[in-house]
Amino acid sequence: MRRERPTPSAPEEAATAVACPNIALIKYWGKRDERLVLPTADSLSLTLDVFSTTTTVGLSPAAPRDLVALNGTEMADEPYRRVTAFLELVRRRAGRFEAAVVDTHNTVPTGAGLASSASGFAALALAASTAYGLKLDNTELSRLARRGSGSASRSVFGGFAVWRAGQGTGDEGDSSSYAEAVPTPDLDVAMVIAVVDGGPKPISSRAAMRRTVGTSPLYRPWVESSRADLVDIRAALERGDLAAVGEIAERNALGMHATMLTARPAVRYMSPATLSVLDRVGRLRRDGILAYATMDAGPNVKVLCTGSTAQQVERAVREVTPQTFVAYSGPGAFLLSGAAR
Ligand code: 2P0
Repeated sequence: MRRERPTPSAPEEAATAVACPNIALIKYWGKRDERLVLPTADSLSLTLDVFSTTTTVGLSPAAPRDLVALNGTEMADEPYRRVTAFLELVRRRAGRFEAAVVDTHNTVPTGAGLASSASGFAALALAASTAYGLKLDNTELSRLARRGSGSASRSVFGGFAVWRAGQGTGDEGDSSSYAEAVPTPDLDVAMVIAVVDGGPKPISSRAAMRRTVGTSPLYRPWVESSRADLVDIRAALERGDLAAVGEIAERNALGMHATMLTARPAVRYMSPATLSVLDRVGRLRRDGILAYATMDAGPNVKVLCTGSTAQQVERAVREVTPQTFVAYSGPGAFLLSGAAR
């Protein structure tokens, strides 16, 4: 097959993008539309400056199918299908048909037990949309990344971001749900990541979320309180009150875990080691150090603290868990090469 020579106005044929993970302070837990990845409620997160994902997408008109490699290994099965379904979405939007070669590198340490779907789909959304010639603004990019993985919608932005649930279903719902940056005064914020167990999850977050929405009697009340938490945390961010931000984040995460524990059958990600870190964080607070915990779909704990006390908080957390990392506020998704947006 003859390949068309690109004209000066033709789309770029390859692009490389970088994105970082984000940690939710107001959690996304539950969808109202599985296919479009429309959440039940708004969520709010901090994008980190560690564990970035770098993804290159090149168009390969002669290839019979997409080729996807993660850290040098060819992807297969469900993870491969998720990426190709996402590429299909980009192709449909761009009116293009070429297969893609995708090369992704995650810098999250193997076995750290930290999810990479947020950074992964944010980087893929930016690299793929650029390679296929779509020029998306950050709102459109966030909507697109959302279709790969809900939390990826937030990694399009650096610092704090809020992902709006939007309203409705179908096209209306799709266009109304995206993330946007939350402007904050210069906050001296850091996160200490306590890896208590890097092993595989007992159940994927996607499946656990579905089960919780369908069976937990605490799910609806938590959604209601989460909506109130969002209002409160935005006000706390606006006035630069990090202690209030932490307090709201911690109660929101514990509430989310309460919905999982009351799902039928129960989903329990927290382990005894998780609780040891929570105890240590409580002791830090009693000693006058600003430290609040949040946990996602796994046993690891992220401790929100000030940048100036991050090393002290890390030392304390290390007393009860061997592997820790310190992260600060990180950048939104950006292009390393390819057409400028
Ligand atoms: C969050 N989590 O807000 C929440 C808190 C886990 C617990 O976003 O099904 O991998 O791909 O949209 O984004 C993990 O869920 O789920 C997540 P899908 P995703 O960060």
